[in-house]
This record gives sequence, C-alpha cells and structure tokens, in this order.
Amino acid sequence: MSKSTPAIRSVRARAVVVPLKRPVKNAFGIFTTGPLVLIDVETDQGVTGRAYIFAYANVTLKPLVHLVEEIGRELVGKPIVPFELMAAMDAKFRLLGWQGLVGMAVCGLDMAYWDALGQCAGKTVAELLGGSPKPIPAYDSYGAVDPVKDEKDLRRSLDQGFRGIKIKGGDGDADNDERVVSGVRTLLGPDIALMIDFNQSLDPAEATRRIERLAPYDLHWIEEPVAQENLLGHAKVRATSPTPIQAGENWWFPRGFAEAISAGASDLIMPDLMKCGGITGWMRIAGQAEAASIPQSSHLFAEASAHVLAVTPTAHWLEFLDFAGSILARPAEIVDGTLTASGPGLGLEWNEAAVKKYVIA
Ligand code: SMN
Ligand code: MG
Repeated sequence: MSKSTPAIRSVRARAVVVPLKRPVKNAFGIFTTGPLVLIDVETDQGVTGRAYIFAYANVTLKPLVHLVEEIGRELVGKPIVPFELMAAMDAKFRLLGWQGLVGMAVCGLDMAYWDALGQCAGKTVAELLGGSPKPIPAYDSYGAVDPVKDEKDLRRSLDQGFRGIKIKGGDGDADNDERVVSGVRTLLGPDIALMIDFNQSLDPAEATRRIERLAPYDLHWIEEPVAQENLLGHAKVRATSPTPIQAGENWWFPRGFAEAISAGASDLIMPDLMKCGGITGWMRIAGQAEAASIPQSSHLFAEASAHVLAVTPTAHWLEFLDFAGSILARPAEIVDGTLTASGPGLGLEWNEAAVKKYVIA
C-alpha cells in the first residue's frame, strides 16, 4: 500500500428534496421533485469525496441516509481502494443480497471513493481511469410529453444543440403513443434521434404490437418495454422488433449485465451508476459491452457518467435529466448537445445554501 492512499475518516449522508425544471411523468406515476441523498466521504488527506444517489421516493430517503452512514461507520480507517472495498461489500451482504437500498448505498459510496481518489491525485476520474474528458453526445430526457403543449420546451432542447430526445410511452393506450410519437417526430424533423421509454409497463405481446405500430417513426430505441427482470421477455420482444431494444437502468451490478447479455435481452445497454456497482461496476460492464459489441449509454447521474463514458469502448449516449443541478455549485453544462466531464474528481461540489433550503434530514 503506497503511503499516499487516503483513508476514510467519516461518512455523512443528507437527504434533500429538490425542485425540478419540469416534471417527469412515466407509465406508473410522476416525479415532481427529486429525492436525493448527498454523500460526503471525509478522508485523512483533507479532501472529501462526494456523490449523490436518487432515492426514487421520499419514503426511502431516511433509510438510505441510515444505510450509507452505518455502512460508512464500519469503514472508518480503511484505505480508499475501491476494488477491495467492493469485494468487502460483496462479502458483507452476500447472504442478505444487495439488490435494493443496500446496493444503492454501496454504489453511492463507490462513486464518492473515486471522487476522493481523483481529488487526491489532482485529476478527473476520467483521467484516473486511463482516459481524458471529452464531449459526450447527450440526449434531453423528458417524461410523457404532448407535442402541442410541450412544443416550446422541445424546441428549446434543439436550440441547446441536443441531437437526441427521449420521451415516455405507456402512460396511455397505443393510440396515444402513436399520436405523441408522430407529433414529436414531425416537430423534431428526421435528423434528431428520438427514443421512447416504456418503463417496464407492457407485457411482451402488447410490447410487440406497439413497437410495430411505431416503426414508421424511425425511433432510435425502445426502452424497457417489459418488466426489467423478464430477460426472456425482453429477448422475445427484441427478436421481432424493427427498432433496437434498450435496457439496463434496473439491472444490478456486473452480474446482472452478464445474465442479461447472455439472455440476448437487448441491443443496447444503459447501466445506472447507482445500481450497476458505481464506477467500479461500470468499468466491468464496459468490458462486457465491448466484448459483445453492445453500445453503452448512461442513466441519470450525468456528471459522473460523463467521466465513465469517456473510457467506455462502446460509449453511446449520455442521458441528461437534471435532478441535481439545483444543489450543485457547478451544475452540468450542456455545450452543443454534449457534456464533458469536469473535475477535480467527479467535479461534484454542493451548493450549501441550496442544500440548506432543501435538506430534510
Ligand atoms: C427514469 C428513471 C428514474 C427517474 C426518471 C426517469 C427513466 C429514464 O427510466 O430512463 O430516464
Ligand atoms: Mg428509462
């Protein structure tokens, strides 16, 4: 162990509920605010590693704060060696299983470790991983839209330079999906990538019917048409789909991706840093995607994802859905429809005045 490896001095987590620029409606509900847990890993070298995780609901905020802090308490004094810490977490939670809140806490801590290592080295995480920050093409990620009511917003996305737009489907019937997709395609023109996300809301037969109907609109991908754990269902839908199938935001850790890839579940993958094993897990998945020639996009967490996509051989799209902008000192900045990783570390610094305003625990 080199002398310069930082060690964990303390771990703190805070829950915030932040405002969103626009609500995100999906097949099952709507996000009108962003429930986030902010993680601070203080080291013995004067730097603090930071990351945030997305709790999906307000009820999971306090349990996540508790888990992050309690897991962290047992790690005080340990050197920040993400490879070893991940192995230790795998062992610690093997009998319990770590899919769910425990896994989210583990992944959040892993992101904060990498941030700390980057800061200590005076490098971006992209550089620490052997690459360099570069512009990653981003798509603007919407909830369910109405091509008339949301026209202004959609045009603003194009003015910002976005070359891709994602919308939600499955919040109504097949007629509604077609009306929306057709209207949005007309508005965007033929050159913008348009993706639709069903958020697991269909069964395989219905998914196949709806995808067939949407074929004339040149969709870039169809996301999570069926339940995420239904790998064979995904593969069945994919077998006849004229449009590439995208999935992965709900697959857990590198093993989940190995299973999905071997089941032939999707053409494209989009790991979520909070479920795929953090930065450490992402890199292992990037190796699988390269070997299988599967384009790899990100899910949420735009700031950290810009670092790992810079070192992903099959890097595809970065999702831009800005949950954290209101509590960051330097919110992610889209330039010509791209995001470039910034540092030091992951480039995350809290806007403490905003945090104070939105903190709930
Ligand atoms: C999604 C998931 C969680 C929050 C907002 C949006 C969605 C996506 O599935 O792919 O962005
Ligand atoms: Mg999705």
